[in-house]
Amino acid sequence: MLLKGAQLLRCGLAPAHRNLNLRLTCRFLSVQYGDAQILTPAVKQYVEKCVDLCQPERVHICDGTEGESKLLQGIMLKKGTIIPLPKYQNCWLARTNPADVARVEGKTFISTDSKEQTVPVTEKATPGMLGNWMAEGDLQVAIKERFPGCMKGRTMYVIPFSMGPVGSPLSKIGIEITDSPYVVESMKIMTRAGNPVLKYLQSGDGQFVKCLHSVGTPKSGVQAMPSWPCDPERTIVLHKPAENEIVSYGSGYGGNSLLGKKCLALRIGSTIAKREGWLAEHMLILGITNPQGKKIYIAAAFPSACGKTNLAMMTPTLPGYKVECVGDDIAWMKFDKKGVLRAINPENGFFGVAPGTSRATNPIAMDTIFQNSVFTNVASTSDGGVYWEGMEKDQLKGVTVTDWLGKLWSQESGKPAAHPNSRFCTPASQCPIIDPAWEDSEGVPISAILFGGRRPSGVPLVYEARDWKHGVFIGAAMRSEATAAAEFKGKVIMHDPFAMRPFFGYNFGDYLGHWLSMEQRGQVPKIFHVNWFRKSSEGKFLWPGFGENSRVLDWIFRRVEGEQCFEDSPIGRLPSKESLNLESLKENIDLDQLFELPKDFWQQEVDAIERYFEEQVGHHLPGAVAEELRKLKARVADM
Ligand code: OXD
Ligand code: MN
Repeated sequence: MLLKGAQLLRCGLAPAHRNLNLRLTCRFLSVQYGDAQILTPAVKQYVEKCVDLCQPERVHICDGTEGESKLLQGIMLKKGTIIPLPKYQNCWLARTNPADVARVEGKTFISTDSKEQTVPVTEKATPGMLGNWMAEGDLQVAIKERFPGCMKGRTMYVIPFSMGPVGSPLSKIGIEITDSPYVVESMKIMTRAGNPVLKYLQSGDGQFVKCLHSVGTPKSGVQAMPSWPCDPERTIVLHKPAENEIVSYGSGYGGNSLLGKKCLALRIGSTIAKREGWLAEHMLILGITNPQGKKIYIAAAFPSACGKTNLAMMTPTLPGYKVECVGDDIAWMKFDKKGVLRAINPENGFFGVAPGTSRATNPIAMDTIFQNSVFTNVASTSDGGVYWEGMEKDQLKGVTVTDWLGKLWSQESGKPAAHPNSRFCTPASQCPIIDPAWEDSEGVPISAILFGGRRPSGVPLVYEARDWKHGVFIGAAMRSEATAAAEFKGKVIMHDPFAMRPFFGYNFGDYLGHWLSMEQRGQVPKIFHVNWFRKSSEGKFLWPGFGENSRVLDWIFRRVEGEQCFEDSPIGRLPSKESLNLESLKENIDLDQLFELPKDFWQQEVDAIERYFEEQVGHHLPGAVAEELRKLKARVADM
């Protein structure tokens, strides 16, 4: 263990406390691990401020090494936070407190001077669904009520991390302060973390996003599950875009605690992107090569748990096609000097939903995730492996299963063995089809953008936007069945514009304006809407999905190439007759049902979108988007 720079941290004085606005006592603290010498003065000042506020026992500056991982794994094993999975190489299972299993959208806030900077303020007195605003004063109170002394007796870890390849002009640096070794190990998978980032900070502009996280301590002082400390009753996730600052308390789970992901790469990221003229989106990125050897890149926005990872790692059934994965969740896209929209995946790993992943649905993921991975809330098997709903049942032969709650499980129990939002956290570099350009600091050129969701009725397999404005409208009008990734229950169809509803960092009306402005900045890609989830009147899926989605990508590819394989419809451009390649498809596809546009459905859809815009966006809705709605309404009336 390194023991450099002991007692290097000194108390930060008034300016360091400006943002948190708290009077705190001065403390000296020893750095027990890592090299405090390479912290820049600004990082040191931030760490000092957090030390004063949270009063940890010791400080550990993460270097990102394997030795450090071994040390932290040892600590977590001792505490029971993780158990080893000896069936695989260097894999671990964490079981969380059952009250800490998903993102907490209702407890996630953005703080700006005025409410309108964060969310549309409309005349309708409906609860806003496009984010939560908090006034600065309330944010200070929320911090004061939770953070002082919250790390007493614990180690404070300082994680320097880069979203995007270290040093890429498209990347951003963050410093996450946390009291959770699980968060450290997960951040080391999901981001580029450790000394190379600190070294880069010294040589670059020194800018970083401040990310403070504590699992917290309940008011009673008693942890219901000491192996997974948290404070579910007081969990809160706060963002201050003006200060590039994130503060998260009470949850150790996923997007609530791995602050590089949703908090930095999307919420703060979208505000930086707006300021700097680019896009931070909830999108996978894939490269697809056609039988002629031509390759394009596609970005696709689907709400959480709607198959982004499956599409990003698809094995095409259509002969001659190859798909390669750049990223499965987030895309940062910026026009280059030539006006080409280029994207990077700011992440370094996959934090994928485990249930439903199998050799049949995503063999590439199955070849990726069984080394150097942390599983959370999946079930375990007595031979040292994992299990979840949807995985091949032969995993269960001759073994007993322990469910995500740590109880012996049987198929007859009728209860899921794995939590529906259980996850694998795995290095992207292990993906056998990772794209050769996935770490290219310039990013990959994007030729098409897909929007989609789970739509059991009315919405066809694929359609194309007439132009950029129409495409922006399609993104704004996106709806999808709720999933387990957040706290919502039941199969309601929720509006989820751009799949960003939980992740907007600023007013959605301004976001739409920003998207519209892209047309003036460079060559905009074509936009499409896809729906793999349409069901027949008997409730059966009309489309086989998974690898067969390559047939849809083939049509999109040909449209990007300019082939006239479409016909107009009231909602956009549909594949013209026989242009969707169904060659050698084993199942019979009812194309009529798959592409049918029922007038009554679309009338209801238009009404729902109109109501949503009126109630949720109000006067913030850009005229161009309102105009697209008006045109759709007129076309649907004429159907
Ligand atoms: C995720 C999510 O974890 O969208 O990616 O919830
Ligand atoms: Mn996501």
